[in-house]
Amino acid sequence: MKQQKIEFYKGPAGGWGALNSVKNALLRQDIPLKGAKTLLSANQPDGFDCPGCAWPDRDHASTFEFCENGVKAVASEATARRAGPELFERHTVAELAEQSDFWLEDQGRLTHPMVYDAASDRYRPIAWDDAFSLIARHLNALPDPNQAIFYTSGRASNEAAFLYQLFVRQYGTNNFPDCSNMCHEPSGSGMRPQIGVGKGTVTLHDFERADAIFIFGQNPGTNHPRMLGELREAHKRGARIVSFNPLRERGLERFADPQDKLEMATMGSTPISTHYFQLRVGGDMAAVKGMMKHVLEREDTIGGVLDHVFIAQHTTGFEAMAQSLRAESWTLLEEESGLTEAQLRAAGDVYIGARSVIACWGMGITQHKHAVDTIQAIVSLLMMRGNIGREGAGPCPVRGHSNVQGDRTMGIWEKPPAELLNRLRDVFGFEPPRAHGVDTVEAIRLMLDGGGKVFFALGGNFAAATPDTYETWKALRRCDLTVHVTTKLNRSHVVHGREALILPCLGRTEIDMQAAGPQGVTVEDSMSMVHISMGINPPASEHLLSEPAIIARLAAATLGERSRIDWLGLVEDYSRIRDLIEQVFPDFKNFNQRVAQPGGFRLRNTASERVWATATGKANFYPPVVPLDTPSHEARARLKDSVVFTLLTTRSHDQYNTTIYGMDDRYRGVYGQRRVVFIHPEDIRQLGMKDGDWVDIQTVWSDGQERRADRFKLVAYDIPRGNLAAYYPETNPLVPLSAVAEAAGTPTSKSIPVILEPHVQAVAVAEALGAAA
Ligand SMILES: Nc1nc2c(c(=O)[nH]1)N[C@H]1C(S)=C(S)[C@@H](COP(=O)(O)OP(=O)(O)OC[C@H]3O[C@@H](n4cnc5c(=O)[nH]c(N)nc54)[C@H](O)[C@@H]3O)O[C@H]1N2
Ligand SMILES: Nc1nc2c(c(=O)[nH]1)N[C@H]1C(S)=C(S)[C@@H](COP(=O)(O)OP(=O)(O)OC[C@H]3O[C@@H](n4cnc5c(=O)[nH]c(N)nc54)[C@H](O)[C@@H]3O)O[C@H]1N2
Ligand SMILES: [Mo]
Repeated sequence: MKQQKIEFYKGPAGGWGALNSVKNALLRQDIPLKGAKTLLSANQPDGFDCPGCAWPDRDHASTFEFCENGVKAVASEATARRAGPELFERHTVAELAEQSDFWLEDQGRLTHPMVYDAASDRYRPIAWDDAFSLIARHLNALPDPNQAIFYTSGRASNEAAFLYQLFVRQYGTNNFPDCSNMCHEPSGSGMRPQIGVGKGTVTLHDFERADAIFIFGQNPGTNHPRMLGELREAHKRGARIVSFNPLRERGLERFADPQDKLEMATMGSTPISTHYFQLRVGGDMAAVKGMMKHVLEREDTIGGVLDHVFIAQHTTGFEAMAQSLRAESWTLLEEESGLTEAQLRAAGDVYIGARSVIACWGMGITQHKHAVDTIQAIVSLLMMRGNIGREGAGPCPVRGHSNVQGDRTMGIWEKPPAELLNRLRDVFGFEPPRAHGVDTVEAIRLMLDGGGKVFFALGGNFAAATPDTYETWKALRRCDLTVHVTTKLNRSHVVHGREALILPCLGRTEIDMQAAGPQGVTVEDSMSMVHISMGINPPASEHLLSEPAIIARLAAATLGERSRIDWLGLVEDYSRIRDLIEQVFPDFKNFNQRVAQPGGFRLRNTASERVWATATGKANFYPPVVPLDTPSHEARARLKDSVVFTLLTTRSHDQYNTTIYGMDDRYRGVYGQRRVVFIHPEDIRQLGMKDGDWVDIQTVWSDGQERRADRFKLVAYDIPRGNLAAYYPETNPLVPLSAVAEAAGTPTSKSIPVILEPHVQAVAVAEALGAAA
């Protein structure tokens, strides 16, 4: 086993550490270094879209952009390892379930469709046709199509997503929970009523022109490494970069570009943030309101600060918002944000001093009870100086999965707009269901209540990514049938329904051969750029099908004569699917021609043209309300005698969501382990413990149910007092199903009220380990 250690990381993000880590990632997956050809094809015009993240590529047409975590994502798919039928012959499902998430994925790519055999508690190979008939039989036996649930993870291509929603709606339900429900849902829910679009308005062109970039609750050094390239350039030309984060994330501090020969040779690096505000977890609304208050006060004293023309022509609600800002006390803002009035005013001054401002945000904003309000406050802050719909300015929610934004565009949405359903009816001649379906948390409840019978997942790892882990497992186990279209073995396959299928599919990196030849698929990045992705590697196994082929064959098997759509014909040539997409979505006019251009094309974004598709026909200011009713506030009021912490759950540098690549978190100085909890040294002292002690974490919730995650090592860390940080998915058992963002339903994975207790059993273990070290 690799040595466990905690060692403060002094270097920049990127640099030689990143190159070294890439070499190790390739070795781990048994990819010969000549396999690096695969890596050089990521994000190239004739290559595949990197399955890493949704950050757009600079000039999709030219240079290769080095990205450590992109390499890890590609290597994990292009691995030489195989999880074939022998693996399932060797192990019962009960045995597989004993293994860690890391071990399961580490078995490699799945090679054959498999069906669960209860008698032997094993997965056995099954023919594709038999698998489709089995699913069709289940689906057609349900008295109500709303008893079936169709999950999507954000890697599915536009073509796969479009066919999927079409099939499922013709089958008869809008039950489309997706990973977005756990991710940027509040960004859409906040921005749609406010500015008329649920997506960011900026492009990379704007990043080149912004005078200030505000980054709230996002860790690009790990999760969007290519964004560091933009930030570095921005810093070099003198733009201000202002980070709000309870943790001092290395990638927000310094970066060495592995493609910069000088920087690499001299061990040099570029600073990233010019200002770093280490606010309290959940303190963003107070911080943003403080900046807004300062902006307004400056307008009152020196004048010329607000964009009066923009406010008058384009907005509503300014006066009500201004009143709320004037009435707010600095004491409350300081208390709730954890920042001083002077800091908030300084941040406000950076905002005022910049002609054009971009505001980015990630999971540190969306996974809170008041996420929607906070996002609206960030957008209101931008609107005060007209920082939207002009060059160098605008909101920029930074999406996660590489096509999560495209999947929503294609209609993977449990609350479809009537307009979409009308188009489906007109184009395909069937009446789609109108009732809203279930989101991710509602889907778990539906299964728990026995109302969800068939669970089908297009990618992802539902059993590990979702909150309240053991409740979710109970829910999945109550199903008659669970089906996973997937590339690798994961937790969701071993926590299964009475009957279960694993359907292995092609990954992005692989050649997708259909009747008309090799096919490309399309994806939409975080900045609404749509482009094509072509695999270049031979498939991991000859038995794999593409996602579109799986959906088409399932649709044909399930709907039979009921559907007039030529499902099998569509997947012979994916340009036929794109022709249908164009018929349903006017923004995709001439889809096939436009996407054939190198770099693809940008979808229309009305807010970026200052056209407001809102109920008022304007962009709306809302009065920001600093939340005092979060579960942490309530828990602290209730448990006066214990120390209640607010726990945030986050990603390490060596993971992709539930896929664990390795046990290190280099930039946070953690090696060889994941069960750690970051805590302020004073808080450790107050608990009467010491750095390195083992603790159990327990959620403070009012439903009487015990939620705990045991045996985590305390790591003294630069984090505000009263806050804790630990990795997901290990901490998901702590997130109650009922802890969701208002008006978005997103699990509040960044703010869970918890208490810590010494882990009694582990004391002995810790001492033994200590003695050994
Ligand atoms: N390598 C890699 N890349 C990825 C992923 C991955 O797992 N690995 N996941 C992909 C996906 S699906 C997504 S959604 C994105 C996620 O990318 P991010 O949005 O960066 O997600 P996290 O790492 O969960 O947390 C983000 C940051 O929020 C901070 N934070 C926590 N609570 C608060 C708060 O209350 N306020 C503020 N201001 N900050 C807070 C944390 O300290 C952390 O730095 O990345 C995508 N890219
Ligand atoms: N506590 C806590 N919970 C969280 C979060 C958090 O920050 N904290 N973050 C949330 C967020 S932002 C998200 S997006 C979700 C992620 O939730 P999901 O999207 O469901 O999870 P992933 O871990 O990304 O899914 C990984 C699996 O996808 C499969 N896969 C990989 N590539 C492909 C492919 O090309 N096709 C198919 N069909 N399958 C493929 C592999 O089998 C792999 O095991 O988790 C959420 N859960
Ligand atoms: Mo995400």
